Amino acid sequence: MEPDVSKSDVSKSDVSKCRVCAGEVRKFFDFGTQPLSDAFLTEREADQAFHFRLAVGLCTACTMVQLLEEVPRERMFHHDYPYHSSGSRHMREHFAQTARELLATELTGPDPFCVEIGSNDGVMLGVIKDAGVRHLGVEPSGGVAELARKDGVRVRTDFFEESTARLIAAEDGPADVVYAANTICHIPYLDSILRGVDILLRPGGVFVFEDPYLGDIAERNTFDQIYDEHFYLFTARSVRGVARRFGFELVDVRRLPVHGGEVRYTLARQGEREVSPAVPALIEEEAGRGLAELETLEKLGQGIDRICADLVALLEDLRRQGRSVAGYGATAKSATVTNYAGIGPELLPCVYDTTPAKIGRLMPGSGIPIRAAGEFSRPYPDYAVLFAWNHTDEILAREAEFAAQGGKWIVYVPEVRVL
Ligand code: JHZ
Ligand code: SAH
Ligand code: ZN
Repeated sequence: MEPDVSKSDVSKSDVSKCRVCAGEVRKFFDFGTQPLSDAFLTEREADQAFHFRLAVGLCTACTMVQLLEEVPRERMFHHDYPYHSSGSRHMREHFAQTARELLATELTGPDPFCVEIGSNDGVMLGVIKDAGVRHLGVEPSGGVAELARKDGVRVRTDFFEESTARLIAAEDGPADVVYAANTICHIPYLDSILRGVDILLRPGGVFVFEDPYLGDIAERNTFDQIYDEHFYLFTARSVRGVARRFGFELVDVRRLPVHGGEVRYTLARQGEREVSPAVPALIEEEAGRGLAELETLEKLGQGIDRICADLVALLEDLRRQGRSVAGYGATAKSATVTNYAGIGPELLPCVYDTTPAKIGRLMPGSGIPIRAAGEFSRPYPDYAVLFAWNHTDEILAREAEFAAQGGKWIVYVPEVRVL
């Protein structure tokens, strides 16, 4: 008989059970106790913060990289979920381009239907709607779903899973495309997702999704992509593995230059589409880089510790010199950096951000106050830590005056550097 292991014992362990194949997940890095990355509390709420143990491991059976502990979905995705996809011009352009491509290649039949999982504020579906194409977003976070509806996008406020797919299929009929960006890696229960997609897709339809790519994370040590919401860090090999378990095949992959490097995966039912040569090519490249080996992934840990130590040393040095420093971009990613490195208001007195739902609140865990980006110039700090490093071009252009007046940007991936 299996021993009855209580949850707290499991959470201290260095192994867990794979959410895909029930194999053994071996830990390769542990950030310890962390707050939720997108919980921007007010000063009065700060003592109610929810914490969990952030540790990441590799399944020794199916190679899926995943967190060892799962945060209940309703704690992360709820009415006040603060992330607005439309907050970046670069991302608006990316999703408009994505929509145009789907319209030109997959939504070409007589009355096509497109479903998006995690449609957020409608940044992608808005373009599908403007083309007059039938669509539905499935979005559990009520606030952002409401923003999309105001733009005329059809949204169901719900978590996508098998039962949701059944309801949509019954009400709207089969979908030509199920699309998701930065959402599938947030969902531990891929079994229910893939069964749902199977129920919903018309014969010959495709499931297209894009998420941060472990290959890019390992290459530039963008360790701050690891936080509560990013339950999985995918590779082409691990995605092909989970696809096959549910009767799908990975038929195409494309690397994308967004959020520090992602891959767009295209899944079709087995035997329905030809597999692009890009798929075996990427899987071979991953094997050459050892991305499914614990040893390779364990090496990232040294880089994480070095980056955090260097960043703290730089901030301490600047404080000694009497230089003013602020953060830029109250990203979900930055929660991992500030809390693991131990950076609080004494080293970084405030962070600037454009998001209304974050302004006036505190950075999770570290308690650093967030101010409106419009106040960045009043007066400019001497240095600014660019937490939204994935939007470097956009932010450096928007804040060109900061550098023009002698301000210096600090980045920390792949290493700590003053630009
Ligand atoms: P950004 C979130 O991650 C969470 P985050 C989530 N888990 C995920 O995967 C990605 O999004 C998709 C601000 N900003 O995009 C806005 C400025 O202030 O790096 C945002 O708060 N000025 C779903 O939070 C933050 O920076 C600007 O000019 O790590 C950027 O967040 C721009 C462009 C952004 O995602
Ligand atoms: N696609 C957008 C939004 C990413 S944020 C973009 O790329 O910018 C992730 C979104 O997924 C959030 O809006 C969250 O509410 C949603 N989400 C989380 N779990 C989900 C689930 N099970 N089904 C549908 N959406 C989900
Ligand atoms: Zn596994």
